[in-house]
Amino acid sequence: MTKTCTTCPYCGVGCGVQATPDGVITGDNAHPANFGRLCSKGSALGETISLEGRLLTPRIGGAAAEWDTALSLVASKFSGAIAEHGPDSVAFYVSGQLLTEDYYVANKLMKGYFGSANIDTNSRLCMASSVAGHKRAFGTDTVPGTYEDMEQADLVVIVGSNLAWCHPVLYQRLAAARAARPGIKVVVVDPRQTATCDIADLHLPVRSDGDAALFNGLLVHLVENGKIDWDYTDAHVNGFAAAFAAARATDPLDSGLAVEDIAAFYDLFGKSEKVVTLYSQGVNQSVCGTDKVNAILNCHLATGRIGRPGMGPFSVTGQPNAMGGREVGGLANMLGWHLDIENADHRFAVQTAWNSPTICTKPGLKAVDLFQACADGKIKALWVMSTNPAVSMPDASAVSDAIAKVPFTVVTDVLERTDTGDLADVLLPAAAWGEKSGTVTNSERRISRQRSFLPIPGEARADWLILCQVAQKMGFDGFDFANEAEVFDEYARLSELAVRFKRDFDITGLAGLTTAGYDALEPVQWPVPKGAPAGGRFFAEGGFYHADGKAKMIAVTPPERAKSDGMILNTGRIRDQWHTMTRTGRSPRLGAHLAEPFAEVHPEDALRLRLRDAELCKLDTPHGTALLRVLITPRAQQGAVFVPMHWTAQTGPMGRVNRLVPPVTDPFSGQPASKDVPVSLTRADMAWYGFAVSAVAMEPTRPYAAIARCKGGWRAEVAGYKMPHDWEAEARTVTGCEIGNAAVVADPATGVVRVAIVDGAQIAALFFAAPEPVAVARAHVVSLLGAKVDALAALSGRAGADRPDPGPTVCACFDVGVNTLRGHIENGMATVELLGAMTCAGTNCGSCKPELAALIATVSKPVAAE
Ligand SMILES: Nc1nc2c(c(=O)[nH]1)N[C@H]1C(S)=C(S)[C@@H](COP(=O)(O)OP(=O)(O)OC[C@H]3O[C@@H](n4cnc5c(=O)[nH]c(N)nc54)[C@H](O)[C@@H]3O)O[C@H]1N2
Ligand SMILES: Nc1nc2c(c(=O)[nH]1)N[C@H]1C(S)=C(S)[C@@H](COP(=O)(O)OP(=O)(O)OC[C@H]3O[C@@H](n4cnc5c(=O)[nH]c(N)nc54)[C@H](O)[C@@H]3O)O[C@H]1N2
Ligand code: SF4
Ligand SMILES: [Mo]
Repeated sequence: MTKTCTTCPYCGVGCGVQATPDGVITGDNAHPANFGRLCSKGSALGETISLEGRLLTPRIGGAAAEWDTALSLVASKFSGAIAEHGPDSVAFYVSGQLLTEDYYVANKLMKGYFGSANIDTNSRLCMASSVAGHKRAFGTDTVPGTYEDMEQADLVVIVGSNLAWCHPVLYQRLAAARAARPGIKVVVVDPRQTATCDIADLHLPVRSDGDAALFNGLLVHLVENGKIDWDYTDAHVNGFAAAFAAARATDPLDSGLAVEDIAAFYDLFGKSEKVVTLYSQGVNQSVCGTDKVNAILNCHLATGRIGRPGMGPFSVTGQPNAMGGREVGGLANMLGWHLDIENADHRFAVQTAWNSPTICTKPGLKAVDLFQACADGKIKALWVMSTNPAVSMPDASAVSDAIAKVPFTVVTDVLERTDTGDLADVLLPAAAWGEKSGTVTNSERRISRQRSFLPIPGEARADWLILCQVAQKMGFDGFDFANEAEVFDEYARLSELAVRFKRDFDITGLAGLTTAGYDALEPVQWPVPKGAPAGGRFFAEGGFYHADGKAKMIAVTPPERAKSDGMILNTGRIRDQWHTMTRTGRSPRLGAHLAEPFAEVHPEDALRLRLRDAELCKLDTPHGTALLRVLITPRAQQGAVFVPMHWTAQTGPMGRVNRLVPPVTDPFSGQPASKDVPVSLTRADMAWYGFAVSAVAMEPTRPYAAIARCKGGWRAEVAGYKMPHDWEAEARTVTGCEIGNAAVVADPATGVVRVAIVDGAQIAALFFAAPEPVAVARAHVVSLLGAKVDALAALSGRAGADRPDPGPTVCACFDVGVNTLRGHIENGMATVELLGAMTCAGTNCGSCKPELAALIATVSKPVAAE
């Protein structure tokens, strides 16, 4: 079968994959981002491309509609709103998961034809503080370095990034480099002891937002220890004195770290010329995110450690095209090609190049303000593309209400049902990964092609095409692209504007590609000037983009912290799920790693708050409440509780953590502070807990329910406040299984109830309930779905010799469970390598290696007989 080279649709590492139409996905050995490696999510892509749940026709008010009718309706509603209330009465909310071509067309339409800049993107929740920090320091939004720098460095400082789970292939590259050259030191700055700490020489469990104090203190240390590169700063940097004065006024102990740890870090940083500081959402998603970025950049500028091999600050991007979105001007406060809305010459040049009727004259609404404007009735027509704000925005319930309130909302998505799609007036079906075609830019500025290897199903269409068709219905010229290659060509050609205005984003070397040339485009790092070599690093010799060509160090003053004895809610990601789980949630393998939302709590806090492992706890803020499984671990920071962001109204309504997060933002970037929320944490008084598997799709019907895919069907964790009387009825409601005969076994002594529903000879559903969290072997119970086993045997919930229970999945690539691994460790296979040899665990993406090491440490080795 033909193999198509394309790019993984998940994280900003931007791995090359090879795909066949039957869904076999392998790493692309030739791609410079991953050289063949893939992580668990990339490896499981084949499980996510089925048409189950896909939106295949346009819908108006829930009813299937013709494309022509839907497009005309969208066009007339947007035209009508603009005519009646002006261009700022409409808005687009888009996504770093759109391809560059989609993003470009959306921007062109909003900024050049509607004449408003009310287009913002989920990158506001993700990269905005890095963008603002880069612009303040460099005069442009540029990531100076490359992935290789991390491998060539002597010290890699990882700040607010769980690289092992969120950019697993980069983590693997770093781990491999460290194995080959053990001198590489790794420091992890994160309140939690994450899987990334597995390769850390030093873990700094900074308190929430303590980073600015830490890096300000570092600047002072660098000055006091003669580590400043005065030649570099004299020639290329402004603002040193002010930044240093502000740093000196800061107490590094405000970082919450121990004196010895701080000293060890400063010493390492001071003596390592080749240092890369890599950072992500623990830096960006904060009330002082932009300042934290600049506190980091200050240290690199002051030492001249930037733009040379093995050194520099490195903001890793989250989504596959987070970087591409910044290049096309996807944020409400910029124009494409790194040009500025505020600059009249830039605006005029862009309008002239587009030959467009108008151009926005001021920045538009940033995400949080945009949804506030929806709530205030100021937005009359809203179009959401490729993002799920009803789940991912802070104050998610208010955002859902705001979307519902907009008189006309369009949602373009690949799925029939999402929390946001459920609020739309019009649903438009988009072509999905594997079907669509275009380009993305990864964290190291590398532009790669996403190519289609599957036919577009039903009536779905590419996002750029839908936008062009609406534009044409609205009577606009400038949208008659024949294909995505033509869109890209216009974009690449007009990057001549970047050259004209001396900006960095030059891809004129990619202008004039034929459709065949575009199809054959190899991954290429920008800048791609015409007639000169592409790629490389920025700023080794200065050449910044402020008017005088110099960089600017920023005076950073960490915000005062209100003293509080309360808990802090920190939110983020888990290894095997992607955001709101619309794609990864379909993979049984990925669902087996962590199948429900949880709250990671430190043992001391658990003791104080009377929380018990595996019970439920309740989290409250003035904005909302959540019920979550308690996971007690010393890896958590005392006083902080970590909750993943992935669960939705469909998969775990009480686990939607953004209902709790207030819409508080960074003053420079407008990025929400999703990682530092005062919260109250208490024990939830549940009367009963249950676990169920079913061959049919389950709905979350109980006060607590978390639903995941599993082999042969669905699995659910449930709990209730009141003990049910009729357990068969309860089991049928929870499992959604209306057929077959039910066998109910109740043990009055323990209160444990077991229900098996058998259809013909096959197990159709199983349900276990108890006053305490149910102790059944979940992986074993899942394996019984659809099996021809005796109902009573199934109800034991324990594995027999013929069906060993593998336990919860540790390695998602090869589906290896914890019990299987434990068995091997007990037999003496007590290294990560031996476990890999025995079970393959950890040998593909390696994302589970930290968990393998932890397991080995906890399982005692047998003592050899004398
Ligand atoms: N598996 C998986 N991978 C993903 C994604 C996914 O959904 N799933 N999403 C992608 C996207 S869009 C993004 S943006 C990236 C995000 O990638 P990351 O930023 O690595 O992920 P997060 O888990 O959001 O947050 C990282 C860490 O910041 C820490 N942190 C919290 N507060 C602070 C603080 O004040 N200071 C410091 N130093 N650290 C703090 C948290 O404890 C957490 O471990 O991941 C990408 N990759
Ligand atoms: N509390 C908290 N909240 C957070 C974060 C956090 O760390 N903590 N992180 C934030 C960050 S960094 C990010 S990036 C956001 C992510 O949050 P979202 O962007 O809301 O999450 P996704 O689930 O990726 O949403 C993508 C949507 O696009 C659809 N889709 C997939 N492919 C296509 C396509 O080709 N075309 C179209 N039109 N649709 C498609 C998917 O089905 C899905 O509904 O969440 C943010 N929210
Ligand atoms: S690291 Fe994993 S999720 Fe990220 S691009 Fe590579 S394969 Fe995809
Ligand atoms: Mo993100």
